[in-house]
Amino acid sequence: MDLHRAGTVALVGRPNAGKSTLLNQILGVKVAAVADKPQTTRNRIAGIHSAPGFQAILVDTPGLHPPHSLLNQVMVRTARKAIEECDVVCWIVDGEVAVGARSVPSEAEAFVGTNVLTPGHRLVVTLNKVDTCARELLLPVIAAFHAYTGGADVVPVSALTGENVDRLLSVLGALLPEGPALWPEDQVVEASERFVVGEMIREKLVRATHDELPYATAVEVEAFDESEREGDRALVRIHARIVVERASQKAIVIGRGGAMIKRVGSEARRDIEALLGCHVHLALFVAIEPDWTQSPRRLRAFGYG
Ligand SMILES: Nc1nc2c(ncn2[C@@H]2O[C@H](COP(=O)(O)OP(=O)(O)OP(=O)(O)O)[C@@H](O)[C@H]2O)c(=O)[nH]1
Ligand SMILES: [Mg+2]
Repeated sequence: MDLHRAGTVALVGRPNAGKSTLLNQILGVKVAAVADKPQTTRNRIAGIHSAPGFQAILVDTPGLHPPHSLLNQVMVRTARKAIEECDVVCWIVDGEVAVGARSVPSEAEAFVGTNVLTPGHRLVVTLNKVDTCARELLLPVIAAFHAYTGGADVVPVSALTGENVDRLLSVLGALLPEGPALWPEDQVVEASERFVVGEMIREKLVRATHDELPYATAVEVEAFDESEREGDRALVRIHARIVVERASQKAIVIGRGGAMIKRVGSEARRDIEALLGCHVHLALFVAIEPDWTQSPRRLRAFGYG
């Protein structure tokens, strides 16, 4: 009988490279927030992919970038810790950016390189967003990353369409250490449903608002009432608090006549109902907490770091 492999894969890379999109694509269900804005992911979130012969625990991480605020520093520390603790590092590179860059890797990408090229780690480079690039432009980029990493596999994929993701999974699976599955085969995520629910709400906010607001927002799920979850009219009641730093931001989140918060609530509810497989009653509130992004105590309370 073939041996079974199991272990952790850290999905790391620059902000906006497509790490969370790749995780959702592999799992076949949305568990990670995705937005066309850098620094969408703030926590470690792990998905579980069980396949014949191997089980990969895929750890999504915040984008690696030179940090400024305390929140940023905590996010970068989270990504570095995931790298230290994993069996395999999967470095996700935005192919669309890489084919247009003056050097390969670019300076910003080399910042990630210094974090992932650690001795003792198995490394795979994933060149993402190939649906946006011409094939002939990809080949020199693939060769350059292969050389830069001292011979790592470079796998071109599209996390969005799923193109070549199967090939990436078999490359990653073959690098995992030998061992039995660590989680039941039907379990998809290590995080609690409550945590994922908070992320779905934050994702809608990040997508719907502009500029500085996404960075000033956190979501706290205060109540998660499952007492009516059984039966044919199954329902979960959720209360969540959206935290911002200033009154002006609160006004943006609520929107004219409550339009923004209504839209965020109904979009988030759709994702949450798909995740939980039942009806959801979602109530959102907005609270102001000045400087929460600079407060170690509040950052910990929101689960960051
Ligand atoms: N065209 C295309 N777009 C993609 C692909 N993968 C991701 N994207 C888009 O890239 C943007 C960023 O995706 P995310 O998955 O949030 O990126 P991330 O690396 O998790 O970003 P952070 O959490 O901010 O570090 C989103 O708009 C995605 O839809 C892809 O394969 N093709
Ligand atoms: Mg992300």
